[in-house]
Amino acid sequence: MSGYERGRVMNKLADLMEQHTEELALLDGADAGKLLLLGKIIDIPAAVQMLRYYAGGADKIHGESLRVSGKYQGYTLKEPIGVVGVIIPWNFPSLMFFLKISPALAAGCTVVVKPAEQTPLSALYYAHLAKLAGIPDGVINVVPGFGPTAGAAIASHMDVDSVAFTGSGEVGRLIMEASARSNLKTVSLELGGKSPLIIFDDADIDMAVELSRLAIFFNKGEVCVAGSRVYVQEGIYDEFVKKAVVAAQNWKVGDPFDVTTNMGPQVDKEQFERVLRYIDLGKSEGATLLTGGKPAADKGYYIEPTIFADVKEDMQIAQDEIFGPVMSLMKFKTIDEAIEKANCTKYGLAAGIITKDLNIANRVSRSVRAGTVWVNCYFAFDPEAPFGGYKMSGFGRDQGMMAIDKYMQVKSVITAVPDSPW
Ligand code: TXE
Repeated sequence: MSGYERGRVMNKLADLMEQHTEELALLDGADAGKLLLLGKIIDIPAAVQMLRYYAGGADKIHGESLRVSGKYQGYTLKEPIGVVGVIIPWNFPSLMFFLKISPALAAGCTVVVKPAEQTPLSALYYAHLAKLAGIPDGVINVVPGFGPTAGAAIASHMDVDSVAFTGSGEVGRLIMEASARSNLKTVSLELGGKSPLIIFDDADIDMAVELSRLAIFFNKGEVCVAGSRVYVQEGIYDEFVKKAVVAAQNWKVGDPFDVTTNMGPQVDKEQFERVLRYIDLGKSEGATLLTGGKPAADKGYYIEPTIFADVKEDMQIAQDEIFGPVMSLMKFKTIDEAIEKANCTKYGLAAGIITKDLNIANRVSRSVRAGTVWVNCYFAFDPEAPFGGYKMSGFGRDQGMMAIDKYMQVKSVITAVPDSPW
């Protein structure tokens, strides 16, 4: 298909998604315990926006003409890499699906998507809508299944040319190994984080409390960029702590289909137990539990919004991705100390800075080793802003036009020009 035709059918799929927003949000809510309301106003519209962004890019992919010395001329051809395997997690089933497949389709590739075993429903619905949109059979393939079987089959397949993965670090390593042992397919990995949110003395405290609550409790903390380490400068620390505790206690946990709920249940028993284990670990490591810390209901996988204070950098709750509603609070004195502490995990996915001082904001933005830095905001996503990790948060970037290049080969074509006048 031409780029124009690809863009047209991608936009057609986006139109159908808009018509089925309610059902799609319901499927992700039922599968993952996500808030129905946010599915309707955030997850599905953001997935649509992603698809439309890359639909617009599909007919704007060009090579370059090359200045080649001697009697030659050259140009580059960008060609689709081929079959792209997509392995995604369960925390944002719709958004992850389109984050990966949209640039691959724009590039002219076909995709084989393995949704997470916890959340296969919306992916199957997208395959159905793709057919209605006129996307040819075989272009978007959805293979639900478990990681060690369906996922591993994609990662080690000789006819898959590239794999795009979001998930845990352990599985990221397995995927690289599988690539190395099979056909050396290209790999891009987004592997989570332990993102710092740094709040300086001059911050508007109420705004900082609100942003920090959102940064860790949104989507029950099941967010790769969750602001799980909150560093507060000493001048405002005490007041911040008091207000943050009240804010956490007012964050309503309950039925994800009730529009007044702020936070639903963790995705499954395994994650629920994992988060509770980390809460126990925090207590035994000597952190101070300020609020929360237990299941929020007699049944279901609900956990209270939890805040630990007096957390030290060497505690496991300050180093590991808990992937649940657990905030670790730390105090700092100087900007240098904040930068050093912010950088002291193996991850580097995102960071937040709250200050009115432009010099502080700029200095910290340049010093923090993270793929995304938010200043006086958090979770400000846009298809245009490249997204991915430093350090063990992975490599490769989703979003932005540069993501299309992950799914393309570049071919140099050099032609002899024997009669060249120069
Ligand atoms: O992840 P897995 P899990 C982190 C988060 C979470 C932890 C465990 O800390 O608590 O990982 O979550 C597929 N070959 N993140 O166990 O196992 C699997 O089927 C190929 C961060 O759910 O990595 C699913 O589709 N694929 C994260 C996907 O990998 C395999 C989001 C992710 O599952 C496989 C999710 C294998 N051998 C978890 N084994 C983020 N970066 O946002 C599993 N899979």
